Amino acid sequence: MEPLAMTTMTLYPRPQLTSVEMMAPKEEQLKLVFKNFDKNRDRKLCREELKEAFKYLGAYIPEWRAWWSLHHADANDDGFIDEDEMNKLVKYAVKFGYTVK
Ligand SMILES: [Ca+2]
Ligand SMILES: [Ca+2]
Repeated sequence: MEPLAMTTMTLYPRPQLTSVEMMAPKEEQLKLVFKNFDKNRDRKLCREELKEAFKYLGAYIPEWRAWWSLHHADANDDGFIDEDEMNKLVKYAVKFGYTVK
C-alpha cells in the first residue's frame, strides 16, 4: 500500500538555508511555500504564481492578494517578486496573519 498520507509532508523539503536562516520559523516556512509556487522555476513569482500561493494560504480573494503583494513588495516594479523582494513579501504576509498550518 502506498503511503499517500506522507506526500503532503514531503512537499516542502528543507532547503539549503542562507539568508532564510536568520528569519523566524514562521517566516521561513512562508517563504518555502512561496518558493514552492514558483512553477516555472525562474526564481521569481509572477502574479499567477502569487495567486496560487495565496489560494493555498487561504486568502479570500487570491487575485487581490496577488495584486497587493506586487504593490507592496515589487520594489523594482517589474511585475515579479524576486528573491530579495520575497523577504519583504513574507514580512507583510506574516503581519497580515498568513501562516503555514
Ligand atoms: Ca516563476
Ligand atoms: Ca520585482
